[in-house]
Amino acid sequence: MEMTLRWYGKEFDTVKLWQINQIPGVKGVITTLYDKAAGDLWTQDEIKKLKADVAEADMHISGIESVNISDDIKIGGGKRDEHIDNYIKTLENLGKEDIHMVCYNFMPVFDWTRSELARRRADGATVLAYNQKAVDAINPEDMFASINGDMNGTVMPGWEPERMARVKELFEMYKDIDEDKLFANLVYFLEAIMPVCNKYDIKMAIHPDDPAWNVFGLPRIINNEKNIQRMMKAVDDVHNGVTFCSGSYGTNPENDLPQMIRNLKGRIHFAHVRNLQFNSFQHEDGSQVTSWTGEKIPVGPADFEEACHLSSDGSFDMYEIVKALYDIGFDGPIRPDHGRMIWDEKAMPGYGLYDRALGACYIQGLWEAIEKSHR
Ligand SMILES: [Mn+2]
Repeated sequence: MEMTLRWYGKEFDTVKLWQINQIPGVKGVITTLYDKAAGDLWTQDEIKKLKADVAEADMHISGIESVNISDDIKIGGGKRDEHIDNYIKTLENLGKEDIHMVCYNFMPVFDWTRSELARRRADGATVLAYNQKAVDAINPEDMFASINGDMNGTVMPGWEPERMARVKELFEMYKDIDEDKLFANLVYFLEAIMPVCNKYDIKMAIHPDDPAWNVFGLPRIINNEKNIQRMMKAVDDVHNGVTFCSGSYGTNPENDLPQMIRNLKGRIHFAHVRNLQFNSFQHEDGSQVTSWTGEKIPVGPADFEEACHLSSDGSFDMYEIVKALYDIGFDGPIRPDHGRMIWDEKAMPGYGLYDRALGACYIQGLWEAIEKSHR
């Protein structure tokens, strides 16, 4: 594995590359052209410039998160083929610049959903959190307004104000899109891009839906092992792979994360590693859920918050997650995922410097211990 950190680019990130460069073991960043709209073409010159920005700080680009997928591609709309054509040319330009991993997602309307961006924990740290009752009580058109005040003046991926101004229209666009249609559109997209991925050895890594169940009636297709296997079989090419995000698959406590990792051997091209703490959860019939770690979760509408990376701070066994990645010989980029907001930092929620740096060191510590215990 290669430890990396996500960085949104010079103009957008509160965290500077020189700071990332001082995190032990981190020399690679996962970045993007943050001001590109989904469907736009990325020119080779723009990618060169991004590379130069990163190289200036003695670092390199380990992958792109994300090249976003347009709504026309997701719904099979009128501009689908034009946007796919731009996507293919973008991949070609990335390949020419020696970039070989691209993360993307196929979620309708909202990239991810949280009901709070700054829930205060006992130690004063603030974290992103999800409460099903709060989500159910809100009109999706008001979702943005309800969390916008906690964004610390940043623009969060998937929650761009221009996009959120069109939420009503977006819901309208997706009204006839069920899981099967969305899946068929994903397959159409993947089949179209596989030739260029093969030519330039670009590994596509789909990010799971977050949370791992339908929200606001919108379909979810990348949320459990069965569905990922279905996607990989539909386009059976090593370049059609996944981002294993423990915090997203893990929103469903019955997703056995280490087992999923083992079953996805060879197709995990990127890993997001973080921990969650479940406060309550239940099956649809109201019965109790036992998580993959054996924890009996208190019964109630789903409520979880993003813990720090340490196993003891949340519901996941992080050692087992990292060990599974080690055991399958995972050699791609890995990054700590969302961090808590600590030490008075003001940054994009989930994407401050301090707690992600702690996470990067902790994950590397686990990895070193596992590696040495195998000698
Ligand atoms: Mn993730």
